[in-house]
Amino acid sequence: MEHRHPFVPYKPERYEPEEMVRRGEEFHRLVDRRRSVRQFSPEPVPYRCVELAVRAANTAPSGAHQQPWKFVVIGDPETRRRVREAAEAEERQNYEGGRLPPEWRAALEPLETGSDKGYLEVAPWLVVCFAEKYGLTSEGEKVRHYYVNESVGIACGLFITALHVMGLSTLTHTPNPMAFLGEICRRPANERPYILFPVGYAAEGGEVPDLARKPLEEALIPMYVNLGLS
Ligand code: IYR
Repeated sequence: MEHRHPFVPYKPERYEPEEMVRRGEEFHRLVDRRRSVRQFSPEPVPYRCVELAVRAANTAPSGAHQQPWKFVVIGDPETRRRVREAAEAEERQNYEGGRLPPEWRAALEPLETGSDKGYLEVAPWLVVCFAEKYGLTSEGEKVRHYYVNESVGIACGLFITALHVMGLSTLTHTPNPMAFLGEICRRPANERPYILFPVGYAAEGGEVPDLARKPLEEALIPMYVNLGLS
């Protein structure tokens, strides 16, 4: 093969079992404190922090290493206002215009969401993640991308985790439909808006729904695993 990647040695850290568990527990405690936030403080957040979260996202594994993500960072109040207005216009059709199917509406009821998306103007940054449905060569030829959803989803998971590590909050917001984000961000046709993230400090005194994590017995099915119980 002509275009083979060169291979290089890779030696990840190794720890004693107790240390592995200690680190795993510590990481779980950290991520378990993350919550989706809809009430933000208007306090400014250094751009460097957003950049670092995107750097973390940019380490995600991806189909054929095509890295099919793009993160557009919006900071100016005028563009944030346009995003808010466009998102609210769509959501009004969902919530007040009867566009949300009853089943979906029922699933959302406990979260008390609605068409007011004021937080999109309060949070100092809006980060729009785009998924590259296909790539383009310098000659404009389409290049097939593989596992785009999985790859971009993993990148976004790293993004929200990196923000949380820095003490910042976000919301995985998916105003529906979100084609308006491609227009406002002036992205080409091969990029599909994937998630809109307001980023900032959680508002002081803000609240989140009192949700529980799915019990481990439901999330984890150890199949033929010797748990050492008998
Ligand atoms: N996009 C709408 C509705 C919505 C959908 C889901 I799934 C949520 O978890 C929360 C909201 C909105 O932003 O209100």
